[in-house]
Amino acid sequence: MATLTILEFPDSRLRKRALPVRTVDDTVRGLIDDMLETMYAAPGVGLAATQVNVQKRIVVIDVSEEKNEPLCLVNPEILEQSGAEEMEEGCLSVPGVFEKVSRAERISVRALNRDGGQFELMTEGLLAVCIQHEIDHLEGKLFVDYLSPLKRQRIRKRISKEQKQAGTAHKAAAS
Ligand code: K2U
Ligand code: ZN
Repeated sequence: MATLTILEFPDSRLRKRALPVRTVDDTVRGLIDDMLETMYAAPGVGLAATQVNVQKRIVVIDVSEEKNEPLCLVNPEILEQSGAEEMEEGCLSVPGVFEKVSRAERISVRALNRDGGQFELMTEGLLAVCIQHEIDHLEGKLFVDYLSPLKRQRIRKRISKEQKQAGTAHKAAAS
């Protein structure tokens, strides 16, 4: 297994739309395991393949307290949604930003598991929010897209400045 590099906003690769997985084979299962390792190490409660620069419709999630209930959704599709709920969100690809976003309160989702078997899930709360957040990633959408253009521009400027400074620090350390 390997810990993968997580892309950070405003990296344009985060805007690519992921493609459906044709066959859940050992290569896909290896990627799922690497994504889970990367998510737990971050730490986070969800991760989409787009965030590790893989344009496949694969999402891993674990919202359990003990971090021992991994959920994998391949080619996830939201079948039904109802209600509305506002929750403060963060994102491993947008470090240091936590903002309220309104999403559907209840969803039913269909996906393939890591063995290629199809399943359906009805859920609400944090898991429902996380699934919607991760499916957005597969569409090249980030939670900052729900904020005002001014807020998003300020976030972009701050993160780009931090990345530039970090890059300098990295070069200095290497010299
Ligand atoms: O997509 C991701 O970056 C993972 C998100 C999943 C999530 C987002 C919103 C609401 C629920 C789940 C992160 O795991 S959220 C937690 C977080 C955010 C930033 C840094 C560390 C942890
Ligand atoms: Zn995210």
